[in-house]
Amino acid sequence: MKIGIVCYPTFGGSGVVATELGKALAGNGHQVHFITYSQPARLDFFSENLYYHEVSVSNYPLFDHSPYEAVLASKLVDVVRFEKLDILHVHYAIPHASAAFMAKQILATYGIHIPVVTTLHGTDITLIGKDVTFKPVVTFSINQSDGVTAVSDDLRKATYEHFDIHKQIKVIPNFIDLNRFSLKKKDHFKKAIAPNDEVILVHTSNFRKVKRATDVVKVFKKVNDVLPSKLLMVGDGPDRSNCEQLSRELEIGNDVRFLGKQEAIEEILSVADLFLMPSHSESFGLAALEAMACKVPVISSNTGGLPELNVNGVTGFLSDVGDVEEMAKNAIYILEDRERLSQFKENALAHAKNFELSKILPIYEEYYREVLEANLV
Ligand code: GMT
Repeated sequence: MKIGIVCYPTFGGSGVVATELGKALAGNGHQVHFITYSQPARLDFFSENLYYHEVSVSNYPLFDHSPYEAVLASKLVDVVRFEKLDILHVHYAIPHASAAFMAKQILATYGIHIPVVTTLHGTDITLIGKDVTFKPVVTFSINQSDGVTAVSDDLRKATYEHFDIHKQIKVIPNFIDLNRFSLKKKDHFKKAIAPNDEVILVHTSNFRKVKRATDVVKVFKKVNDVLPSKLLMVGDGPDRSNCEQLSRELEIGNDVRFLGKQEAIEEILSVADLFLMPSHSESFGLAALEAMACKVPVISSNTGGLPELNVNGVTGFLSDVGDVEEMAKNAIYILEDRERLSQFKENALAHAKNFELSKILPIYEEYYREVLEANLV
C-alpha cells in the first residue's frame, strides 16, 4: 500500500507512535509518506520506502497566525495526487482530521477518492478537543473519517461520552519495539548515578501540567526519606523549573538529576528500578510502556487508559490522581525488598510483550484493508 501519515513531528507520544508505525509499515514493504511541518524526531535516516514531505508554513505579514490547516490540506492534495497514495492516516484529530477532510473534498473534484483514517491519541479528545473552541470541528471531522481508531478503550469511551459520534471507533493500543526498548547493560552509567547502589526512580515526560511532574518529586521525597535512592527526571517543558525549585525546597536536590530531552531513553530506563507516572490524564501512557519493556515496574495514577497498561499489584500500582502518600507507600513496598522488586520487573516485561510491535502492526494493516475495501468506488 501507499500510505500517507500526518502527525506532529515532535517528541510527544502521538508523533512517536505515528513515526514508529510508519517505519514499521515501510519495513513491511509499504511505501510510507510522512507529511508534517518538520522532520519527525525519530525519522533521521534513509530508507527506500520512506518519504518525507515538508509542509511549509507561510509567514506572510498579514497573518498574525499562519493558516496551517489550509497549507496542510493543500500539501495533502499535492502528495495524494502525485504520489498516488491509497490511504491517509492522520494522528491527532486537531487539525489533522479536518485538514484531511478538506483535502478529500478537493481531491474528489479531480476524481480521486482517498479514505482517511484518524487515530485519536488523548488530549485531542480529553483536554483541548472537547473545548467549545474546537468541539464542532473535532466532532465533524471524526464523523467524516472513513476509519477511526483510539489508543485505548478508555479513550474510545471518552470520545463517545464527550462528542456526538456515530462512527465505529476501533481500539488499537499503542505498541513497543522490543528490539529497541529492552534492558541494556549500562553498569558504568548506573555506577555514575548511584555509586552506593541506591535504587533509581525515573520520570520521563514533556513536563506539561497534565503530567503532574511535581507529584513525582513529592513521591520521591517520601521514598528518599526511608530508602537510599536517586531520581532521574528526563525531558523538558513548562513544569521543569517548578520541579527543580521543589526539589531544592525539599532538600533532595543532591539526589535528583534533571537530564533534559534525551534520545536514548532506553539506556536511561536500563538503569531504573521504578518508573513514576502520576498524570492527571493519560489516554495510554506510552512512556510507561517503554519503561515496562526495559523491565521497570510503574507507579502511576489510575486515570484514563493507564489501568489497561499498568496491572495493579502485578506490573506496579495505581492510585488516585494526586494521592502522593499512597504512591510513595507502594513505591517503597516494591523497592524495599530486592526479591519482590525483581518479580515486579519480570512482570512488567511480561506484560509489555502483549504490546509488541509485531502483534499490533498487522492490526493496523488489516484495518487499512478493511477501510479501503469499504470505500471502493
Ligand atoms: O501526553 C502528551 O503530552 C503527549 C500526547 C500526544 O498527543 O502526543 O500523548 C498522548 O498520546 C500518547 C500516544 O498515543 C499517549 O501514550 C498519551 O497517554 C497521550 N497523552 C495524554 O492523554 C495526556
